[in-house]
Amino acid sequence: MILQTMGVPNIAALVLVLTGCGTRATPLPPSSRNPSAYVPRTRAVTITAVPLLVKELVKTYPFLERDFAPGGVLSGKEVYAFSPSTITAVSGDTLRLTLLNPEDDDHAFVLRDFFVTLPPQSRIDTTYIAKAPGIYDFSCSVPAHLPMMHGQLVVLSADQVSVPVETATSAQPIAR
Ligand SMILES: [Cu+2]
Repeated sequence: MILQTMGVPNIAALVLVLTGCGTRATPLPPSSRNPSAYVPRTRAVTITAVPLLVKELVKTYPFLERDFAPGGVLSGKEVYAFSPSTITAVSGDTLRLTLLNPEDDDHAFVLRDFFVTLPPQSRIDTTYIAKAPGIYDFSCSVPAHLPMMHGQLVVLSADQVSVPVETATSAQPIAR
């Protein structure tokens, strides 16, 4: 009887509401998150400069000889990477960075407001505070390693982080 008086959209809404009242395993809806409850934290990240297609590998990969030759697709370049190449943080977090360059070429770790030189076979321990939310490129500064040797720092805003109200230390009741 009730269903006969409800339109199809209302039935669909009822089904959504009922299925949303399930167990705690169901992700919390955005309305139950409390962005102000996020407490910035320190995140430890180790980033290593890794050689991928470099001149030392010509004997292992004979095709590289043509690639590195004048006019080849890697003429004047070598392919290195940062591993990992994506760092994720929340605005206000402190990144405790360990930057490793285990090999014999110079590199650098460069963000728009941050520059660290990485001499051969070095380890640099430093910190960086994630500021405004956004996606920020980082790269090496050696022209022969660009544009390949780069990555991204993804800075989330606090309201993009799921912080259930009942577990947040500074949670306030949500006024309705
Ligand atoms: Cu480099």
